[in-house]
Amino acid sequence: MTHHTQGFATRAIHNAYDPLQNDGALTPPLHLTSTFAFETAEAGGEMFAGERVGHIYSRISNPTLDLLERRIADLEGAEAGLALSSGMGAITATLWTLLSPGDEVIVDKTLYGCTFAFMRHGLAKWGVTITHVDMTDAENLRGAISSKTRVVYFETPANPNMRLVDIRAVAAIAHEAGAQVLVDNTYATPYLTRPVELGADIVLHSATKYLGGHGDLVAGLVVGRQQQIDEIRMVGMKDMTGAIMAPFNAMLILRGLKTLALRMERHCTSATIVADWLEAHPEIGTVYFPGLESFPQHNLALRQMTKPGAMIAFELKGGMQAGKDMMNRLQLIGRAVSLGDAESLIQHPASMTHSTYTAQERAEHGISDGLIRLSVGLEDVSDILADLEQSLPHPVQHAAE
Ligand code: 7XF
Repeated sequence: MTHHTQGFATRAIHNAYDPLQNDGALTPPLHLTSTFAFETAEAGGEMFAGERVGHIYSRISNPTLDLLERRIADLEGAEAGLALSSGMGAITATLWTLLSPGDEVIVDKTLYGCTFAFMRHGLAKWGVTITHVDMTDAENLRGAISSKTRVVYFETPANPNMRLVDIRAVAAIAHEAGAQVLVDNTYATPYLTRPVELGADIVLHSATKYLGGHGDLVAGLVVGRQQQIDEIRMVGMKDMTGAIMAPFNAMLILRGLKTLALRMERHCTSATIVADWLEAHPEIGTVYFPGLESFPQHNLALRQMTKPGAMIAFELKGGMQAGKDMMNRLQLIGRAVSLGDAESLIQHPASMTHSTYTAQERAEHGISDGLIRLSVGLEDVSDILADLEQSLPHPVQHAAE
């Protein structure tokens, strides 16, 4: 066969697994084992010394996790991957590994609430300085970066207000100063954006979301260069956090990945329809969605994302109470945090996912109290629209009729 690079969907289904090497089993085996037998005492010792390849104990590695790690690394265009117990496990294990007291981390203004709390309160407690910079303009980073900056960290699109960061531009400035670039790619997934190809050093995921895709697990993934992933595995994961992924969850994520391309297509198509509908509705104020022409970074979205994603943030003209009233009237769309599930989900960041920020911090970081976040699911889009319609007060002219 001539050399041919397989597409994303094919690799998400087949990469790194050969049924014929596994008793013909079409589905990869689930290795429910905490430990692994050594052929000899010497062989075990050699594995501990790093002189022999093999599995030792499932807090270090496991064959089911190994397959998932290879698959996500391949889809992200990275050398190696690491599977962890949660997105927060991935973030903490990675940063504990890379940082020492006295180091500085520069982060974007907007981060998921618990990531913000870990940086602001967790890392700061251990002598790491956290500086927030508005990275929607990459040039702001140039003024803030110094020789103490070890890591530049951001989400794009950012949770919850959808701000985008130009990965290529930020990576160029960070690398010039000798800092590493870490990107949380949870919202976009590698189907929409591949940060490593744009210059990022490490990519992190809450696999709880689109990668798993079915709302039935909590998990995290990290990809990057082999040597760095090995270090995160042996230091941040094995010794500092113990945040290993359960093999059963790895199997569920491998199943989820098989339909990632299909699901993302549908998520993005429906979200585009929903965002247009919301923007046209008289009760809705601003809609934040990278696919809208009115989105301030729409051009960057076109450049950096293959599709606009399926997360939408918006404000009601009636403010926070109007938003909560709307949420309470919804019948199909679930009032729940998390995202990327088959079910459409809606939540209020200020009182839920971003309640780890103080009110003043939310104001400083661009998370308005009236913001509502919608994860557009895989239901028929007509049903999603019908639920939104019945949840919003009717336009004034209707009431007068
Ligand atoms: O530890 P987790 O698997 O829940 O992942 C943490 C995490 C990391 N990065 C981003 C961009 C995330 O959105 C998350 C989790 N976010 C959920 C949400 O925003 O709804 C958590 C529910 S409180």
